[in-house]
Amino acid sequence: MSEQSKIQSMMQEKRLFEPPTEGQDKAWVKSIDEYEALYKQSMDDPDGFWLNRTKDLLTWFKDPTKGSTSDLNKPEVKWFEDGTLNVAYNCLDRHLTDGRRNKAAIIWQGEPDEDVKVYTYQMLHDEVNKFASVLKKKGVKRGDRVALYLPMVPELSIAMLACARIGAMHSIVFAGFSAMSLQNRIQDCEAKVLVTADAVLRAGRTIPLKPNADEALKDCPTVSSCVVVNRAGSDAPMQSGRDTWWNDEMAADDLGFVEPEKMNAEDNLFILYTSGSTGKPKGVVHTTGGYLTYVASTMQYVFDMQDNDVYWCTADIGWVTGHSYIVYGPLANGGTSLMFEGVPSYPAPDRFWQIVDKFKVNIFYTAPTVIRALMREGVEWTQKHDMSSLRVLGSVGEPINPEAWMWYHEHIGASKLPIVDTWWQTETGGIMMSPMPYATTLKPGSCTRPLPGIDAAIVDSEGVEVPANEGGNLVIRKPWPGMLRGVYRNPDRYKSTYFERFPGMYESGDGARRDEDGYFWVMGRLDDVINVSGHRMGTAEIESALVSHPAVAEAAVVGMPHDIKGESIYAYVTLSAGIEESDELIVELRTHVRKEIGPIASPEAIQFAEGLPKTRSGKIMRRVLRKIAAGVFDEFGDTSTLADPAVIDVLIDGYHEIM
Ligand code: 6R9
Repeated sequence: MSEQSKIQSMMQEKRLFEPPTEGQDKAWVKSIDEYEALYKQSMDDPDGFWLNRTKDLLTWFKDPTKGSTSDLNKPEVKWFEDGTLNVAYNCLDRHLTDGRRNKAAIIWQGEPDEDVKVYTYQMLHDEVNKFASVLKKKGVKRGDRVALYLPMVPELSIAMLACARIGAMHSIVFAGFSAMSLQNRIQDCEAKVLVTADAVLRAGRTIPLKPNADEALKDCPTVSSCVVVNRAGSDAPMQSGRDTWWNDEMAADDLGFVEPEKMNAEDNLFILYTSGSTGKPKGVVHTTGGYLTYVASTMQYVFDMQDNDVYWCTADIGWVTGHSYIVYGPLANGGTSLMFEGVPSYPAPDRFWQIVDKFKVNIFYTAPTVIRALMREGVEWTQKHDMSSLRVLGSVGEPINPEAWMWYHEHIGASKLPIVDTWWQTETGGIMMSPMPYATTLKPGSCTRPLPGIDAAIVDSEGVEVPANEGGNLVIRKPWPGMLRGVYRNPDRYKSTYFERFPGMYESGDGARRDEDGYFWVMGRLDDVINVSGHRMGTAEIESALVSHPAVAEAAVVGMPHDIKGESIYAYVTLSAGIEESDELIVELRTHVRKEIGPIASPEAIQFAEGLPKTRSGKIMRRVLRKIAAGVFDEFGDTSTLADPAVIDVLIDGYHEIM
């Protein structure tokens, strides 16, 4: 579908779905009037609103008296700055005395169906304390960084919370990233310790992970210890003096209770690298007080989490969704969070529904790309299982097209469950716009309205708000507690990426429109970021991986529409002089990108191009490349500044050859 027809199909979407009446009386937010009252209060008196909210949701060692002391022009963002707290204490310790001690905190379902572990709050608390002791023995101190490169195993959550307990920052690197990506991230944050695993179990295969860690550590002088989880029972090579097994460390008899560090609200909690439109991925920094307040708050508003619920977010903890809505949000609320190691399609395309049935999941949060892929497999798979425990469905990562929305609603939601389409970003820490499941009337494809505290707007290139139904830049005009506090050790990039173009506002990089009812429709990135299956990839990153191959002289990467992934990667490659085009070279270039960044960055299409459409000043005209990759050959716009307009026809011929 072309961009234009996608927008048109969304513009024509007029169906409305009312919130369920059953269960409304027990919900955290019971009606649209209640939402509106909360919203108004949060805009009239943000400090009062958030101070109340944080005192209701969290336990502070020292209560904050200040709300926000921020200035988005500078930019400087601070929340609750005179308060002290500990994130792990809030996620664990306090639940030992509030009646939840023996409640399941994490239900872990491994890829093999018989691999299940349940951690009560007491058990998780004990494991986290033990690993906190291990980290301390390894010399990790408050403020230090610990890199976590792990599959979806319980040790990942344990390690995160152990870091939070001792005031160290974790930097999680998705296990699908390559050794080079891991190395770059460790080098940037100068981690002292790396926690990894021997291997990853994925779709029935055992994929070694430790060799990637070893490769990465060849040039990471700051890392003195590497702790290895034995997931697959494989013989990972261990470097003596540096590498130890997780189980051996945890069996030591000098481990025990570790006093949670009293952190200032503005002390750092974690770094998470995410792709931008230029250069290497940036280390988005989140702090303790504001972030935890924000994820705990949105957990209630958006998912209506209640004490007896089993909640399942299918994301990987390597992405922000897993940080905020598998670990910190659910546990801060004393909830039960299901963590799944496997994939949706293995051993069969009903794996998710089988798990819903097995654990009687009540709240289910996944991505549109998953819905589209499972939709293809047919409804039979959904009918094999009892999914009547479900009560709220969620979506995240990219715009959900109305067809996928309807399928989700009908076949997973029995034509009655609310779908919360949640718009947010790594940088925002938590959900920014979303329906409230028992209050908001839904429109398929719209993330509806901003949550309390969020002043979202659509502005033109001058920063002026546009009229209803006109597209523009999605910005946030007031600080909120969960927003990023910086790009790790790069204040200039922090400022220029988010706060420079529209003074006094946070620039999201997304395009959106707001309809006549105040509902937002997010269209996707306006910058050079591609969203592949809900994962952000910078075009610049992939281009630099391609040109690092000796056969490549120049590369330009764009997103092309993809039925299941939303977007996929299309690369135009100009070869170095004397290099022959060949199918083998295409395979080699794909392998090269996988090695440099990871499998998710591997281009779906590679087109050899003798020349790229450049302006006379030498800039690549990407919009032309995007159109060609989308198979649209007549909407190029103004091409009069091109140095050689004939290039376009050659590229169109090339497109027909490969597609
Ligand atoms: C949470 C997460 C952020 C980008 C964001 C936008 C896209 C996420 C969306 C959505 C439309 C939604 N996005 N949720 N677009 N509707 N409900 O995904 O973070 O990985 O940083 O990606 O994803 O384009 O800017 P992150």
